[in-house]
Amino acid sequence: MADSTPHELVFGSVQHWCKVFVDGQQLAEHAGGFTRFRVALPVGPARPVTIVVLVDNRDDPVRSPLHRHFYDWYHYGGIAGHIELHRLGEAWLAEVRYQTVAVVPEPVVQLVVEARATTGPRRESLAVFVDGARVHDEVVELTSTKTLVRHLALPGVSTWSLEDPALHLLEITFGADDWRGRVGLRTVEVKGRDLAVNDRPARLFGVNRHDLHPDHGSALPDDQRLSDLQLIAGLGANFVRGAHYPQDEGFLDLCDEHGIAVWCEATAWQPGPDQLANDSWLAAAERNIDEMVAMAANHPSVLIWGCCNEGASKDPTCRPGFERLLRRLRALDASRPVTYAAMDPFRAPEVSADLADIVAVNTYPGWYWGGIEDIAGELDRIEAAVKAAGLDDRPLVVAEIGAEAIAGWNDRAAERWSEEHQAHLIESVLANATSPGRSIVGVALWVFADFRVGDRYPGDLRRPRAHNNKGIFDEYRRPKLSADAVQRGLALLEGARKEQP
Ligand code: ADA
Repeated sequence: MADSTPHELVFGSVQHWCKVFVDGQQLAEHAGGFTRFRVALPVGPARPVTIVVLVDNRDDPVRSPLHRHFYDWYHYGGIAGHIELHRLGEAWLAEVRYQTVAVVPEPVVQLVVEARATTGPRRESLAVFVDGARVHDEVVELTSTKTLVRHLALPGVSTWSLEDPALHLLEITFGADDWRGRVGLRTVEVKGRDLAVNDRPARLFGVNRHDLHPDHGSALPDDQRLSDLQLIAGLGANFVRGAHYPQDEGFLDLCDEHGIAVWCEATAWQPGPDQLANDSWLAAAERNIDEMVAMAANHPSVLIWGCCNEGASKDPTCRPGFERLLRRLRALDASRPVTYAAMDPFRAPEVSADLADIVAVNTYPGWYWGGIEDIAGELDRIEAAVKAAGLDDRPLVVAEIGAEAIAGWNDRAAERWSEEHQAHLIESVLANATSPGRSIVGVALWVFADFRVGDRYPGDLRRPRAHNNKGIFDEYRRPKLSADAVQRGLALLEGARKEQP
């Protein structure tokens, strides 16, 4: 610490529970990996200090309720993200959020700026620039904290879309502080059964992705994330579901740049009544949602908020839990649709599905049950059930579908576990999910790359090599046969889309 103005430490991601000490004094305790959190430092005279971070990734339902050992991924431990030291000064920008309100006849954004000061009352000038051009200025009077909400029309500034992801530099100066970030101007909205981006129906096809790698755990280097993004874009995909926790912010940056839509999901895996009807679990899930939205809301690629993967959505005792978490998402950001992915969808009444803006289903025909020939029937069944439940007034997304293939296991008879079987299954999924008359507006295949699972995953015998092997690529990102199948399937779709008037 160089002086006696306020400072803070910003942790990008600590897996999963930690305590932060400065000169032996505990300043924070935090639970939950994958999201950013801030720790205010005491002010004092300039002198060296010792910062110690105690980190633990052991399973502990009380201390670390969102990272359980039975989840279907391995909980690597450690400090996985950047750590920054911020000198805040006497007046600073604590938070900046923007939201596109309209794109026609000209882009309009709502800017929410939280300004803070240590000593007040004071007057500071605030100015806003887009691509270097001043678009707003004013003088702000504040004593400690002030939240400003401003609507700015930005005529002539190009919009962001999946096809043409134009980004612009937004800069805000406030006294001696400044903030800059890249922004994309786009709206996203549920319009009947469509998900509309800039008022035009979007079709999302892509993959689920875990932010994991055998050499790096969850501390992937930027190059690895770029390479993942290039592989995903190279498939022809335009959609990533971040399974089952918020993806790293650097990855969101890449999705912004490449026009890849993101379903950004809060951390959870198959929460049952012990979680969804439990106040302390729900409070931890809310904190995780708060941190996710704070980290990801300024990314135009994030089109959908998700939570509670495969929660007990048929159990009426869990409905208030779903309601509470979806309400929290909407309260923090009303500009994006919210959803959760349902397990064994509609095998029994989905008592919480009406709470979500999008009906999202995980289903594994041809893998956990039946054969490839059952895929069409399963999609028919889901569509019929959605209609019967009166939920066909909103979009339908297949949030997971796929099959295991052991990389390098080839078989002319295309038996289960072979790359051939997986490739045939995926071909069939893409053909069936997009056939004429279907109401499905998005498919996220399970999964981009193989990943390690924990040794307490209950389905050990279904996880040879201690990996979930449903990757289109293996854990080192070497393609399986299904990579070609996805690429071919998505190229056909793209061709058909271009032929449409
Ligand atoms: C579920 C779950 C995934 C993964 C998948 C599988 O649908 O949401 O995390 O476990 O099944 O591979 O079986």
